[in-house]
Amino acid sequence: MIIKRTPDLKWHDVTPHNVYLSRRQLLRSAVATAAGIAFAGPAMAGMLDYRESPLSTSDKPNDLEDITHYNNFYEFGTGKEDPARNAHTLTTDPWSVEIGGLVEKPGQYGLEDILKNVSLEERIYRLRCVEAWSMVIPWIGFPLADLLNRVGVRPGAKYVAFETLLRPEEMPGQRGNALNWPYREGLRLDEAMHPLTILATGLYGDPLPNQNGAPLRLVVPWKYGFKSIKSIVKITLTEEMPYATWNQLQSSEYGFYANVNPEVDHPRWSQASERRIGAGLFGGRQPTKMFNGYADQVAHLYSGMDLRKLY
Ligand SMILES: Nc1nc2c(c(=O)[nH]1)N[C@H]1C(S)=C(S)[C@@H](COP(=O)(O)O)O[C@H]1N2
Ligand SMILES: [Mo]
Repeated sequence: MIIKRTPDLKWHDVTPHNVYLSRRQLLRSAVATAAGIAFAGPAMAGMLDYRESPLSTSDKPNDLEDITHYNNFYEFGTGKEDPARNAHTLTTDPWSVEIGGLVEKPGQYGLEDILKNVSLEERIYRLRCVEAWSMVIPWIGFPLADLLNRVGVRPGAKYVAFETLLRPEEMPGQRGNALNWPYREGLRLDEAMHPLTILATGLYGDPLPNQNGAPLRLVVPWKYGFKSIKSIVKITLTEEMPYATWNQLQSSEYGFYANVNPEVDHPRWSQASERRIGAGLFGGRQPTKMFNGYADQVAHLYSGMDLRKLY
């Protein structure tokens, strides 16, 4: 059970740092649970300062173990367990993001600079992979719109293009050609500016594990997971629809929009239902919702578009 706290008073605001750290370890241990300590919520434990968000789902988050050991991150291998095994080799500090194209203030932005003055929020979102499995992940991040507004979007910009780091020395998957590296994705500008669209820097209150896309990754909860590009080093505002890795690799199977839609099957499998990771071998299957359950917030973005088509 997650115990709701006042959003602006933090455990470590009222606790000396050393006590905080040792309590934090205690909280994470089975001892705390066995002793019946009532601080079981993820928001209590972690290094990052953040506020809870009304945009979070009340679905039960997956365990940290599932979230960090069942991943798609082809730069570290195509197996679900490869990223957990291999991603420790990635150097995430120093890190910078090149922001350019149709923006007022293009440049190479250090991660510290990007994170300065942002207010981090916890966003507990469903993640629906196009492969018909899903999870619930308590991300820590901030709206992509905040960053785009800071660098200033110039008139004429219609899309946002994203690129993952290209560094084959540290990313064994990039030494093969499973994908056309670097991994690239894109959003329409209104999708990028939507309040549900975040850049995540953490999960479960701590900085992002490498296998989840450290130090900065996109999360777009109403689209298939492949849109949520990891370990971003480049953001470009463009007039033309940008290159998107899976869409370009196999456009008959993966659209540019890639909105979760239970009524449009993948050519090789049904999208009507999904397997919730961690929910048990037999109990884990559940119906997939239109826009992954975010239709009330996002359906208006696509009025007039044929949702049955793979855009
Ligand atoms: N750079 C990069 N980003 C990526 C991927 C990838 O292979 N490389 N896989 C995508 C897919 S298919 C999914 S489902 C999600 C998985 O995110 P998670 O491992 O944090 O759950 O990351 C997406 N982002
Ligand atoms: Mo995915």
